[in-house]
Amino acid sequence: MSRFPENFLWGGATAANQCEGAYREDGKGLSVTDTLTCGGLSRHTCDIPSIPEQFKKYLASLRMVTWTKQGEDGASVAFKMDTYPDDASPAVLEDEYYPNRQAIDFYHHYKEDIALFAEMGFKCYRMSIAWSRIYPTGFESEPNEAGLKFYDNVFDECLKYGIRPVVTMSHYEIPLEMTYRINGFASRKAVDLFEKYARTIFDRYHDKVKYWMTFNEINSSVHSGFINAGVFTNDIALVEQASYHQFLAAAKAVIYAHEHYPDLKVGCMIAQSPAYPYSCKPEDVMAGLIRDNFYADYYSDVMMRGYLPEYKLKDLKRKGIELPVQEGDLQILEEGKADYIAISYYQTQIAVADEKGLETTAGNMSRTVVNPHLEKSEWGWMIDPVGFRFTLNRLYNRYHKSILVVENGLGAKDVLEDGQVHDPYRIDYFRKHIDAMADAIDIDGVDVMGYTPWGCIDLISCSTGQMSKRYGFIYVDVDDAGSGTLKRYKKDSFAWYKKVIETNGECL
Ligand code: BGP
Repeated sequence: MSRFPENFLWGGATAANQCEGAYREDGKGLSVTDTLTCGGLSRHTCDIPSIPEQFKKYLASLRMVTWTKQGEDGASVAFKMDTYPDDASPAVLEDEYYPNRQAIDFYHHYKEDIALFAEMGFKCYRMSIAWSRIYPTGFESEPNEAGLKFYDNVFDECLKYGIRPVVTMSHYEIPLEMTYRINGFASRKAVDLFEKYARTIFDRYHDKVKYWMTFNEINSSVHSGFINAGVFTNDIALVEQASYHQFLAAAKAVIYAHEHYPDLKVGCMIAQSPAYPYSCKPEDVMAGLIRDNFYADYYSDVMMRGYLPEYKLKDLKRKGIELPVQEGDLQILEEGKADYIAISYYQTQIAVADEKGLETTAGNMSRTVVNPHLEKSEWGWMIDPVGFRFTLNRLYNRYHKSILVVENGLGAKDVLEDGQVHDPYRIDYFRKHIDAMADAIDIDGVDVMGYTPWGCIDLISCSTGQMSKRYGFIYVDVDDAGSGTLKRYKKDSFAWYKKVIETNGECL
């Protein structure tokens, strides 16, 4: 008998900015990610918070930037421009390649790609809508019909095969003009803009899409407020303000969906990398609790429990940061609690009271001390299937709500030879993680409703902009410089995952 529930949602996950390409087609506006070049090893620093160097370069090259303390809504905005960049010529750094602008050209290949997902037996497909296709700058009063039509086509194509679309509303795709004009979610105006966008897509797609998520990895602002919240700043107070506005925006979306379309489920989405204490020294254990509180649990506590937790309020007060709470806000947070929790899980981290002398390694946006008991990926991310079971338990114990795993996977260099890709390392990774998830469900009683491995088809890496960091069951022939035929090939893991789905996780 399978250890997975009967209607378990097996599938795969992508995001518009990392796969669609066609960045100026059918009226799409520029999004924050369209300004980023291929970053070699990293497009973000691990400083808290960080501004991508590439975006600074991009802005400098426009020679139109004037720095001010006031945005056009009078709020605490870091800068504004005299003139906005000419949309017709956004490629300002001629010698640079902007990988997200072409990506894998899903925009023109979606039928072929969804057919391959169907062949693997996907029950669902987690994808995102590019906000800047629907409202190209974020500020329009009417949506862009051509953008809306594109997603109608994609959803119809999924539904034709019985694949349920599971949709992230904002996955690192904030319209760039929101950064220019109001410094993204640092401004409260962004809450209204998001609410308008959310209403538009709920109204349009509520018959076709039942599972939604508001902001991808909302806790990633800690490291990368620019791609997550469109905030151009290294001022921690503004980043906190942006996260607070995102909470409100998400809660308002949930309230609208519940009022108008009660059959919809709207989740939050949090990056999970829980911290193990480096040792059993009480100081290390305490360091782990604190790290988890501030890197992840604060965000899920607000969105799942509906209030600002005490540990965070105390911390903000100590730092002299005041959140811009207005009358009625706390009620919105309380009423707009998420229906389920979606997570990405790639690794665990290490918390230690004194990091001195210890080796560190890269991670999903944040650096961590090396765990000597674990192996690392080629990009230095630690591989920890047991940590996956631990994470699922930890979250279920905290909220007792369904969990949807919308990201997990191994970024690796694959070799295409004679039309084939042999990727036993990927199969091994998934076998162990799916097994650990089965234990969480079957032994521990955790309610996991689905699993969508990240980058089920190769796509642009978020942290590096590389194509060579591949996650997929499907290989796409394009390299880091954007050259290649864009032809799709099934990797060995394709047949393996098909079997996993066919047997509802029994045959690993
Ligand atoms: C998550 C993001 C994804 C994805 C994934 C893998 O943080 O939500 O967009 O890219 O990480 O990371 P990377 O692409 O950097 O390897």
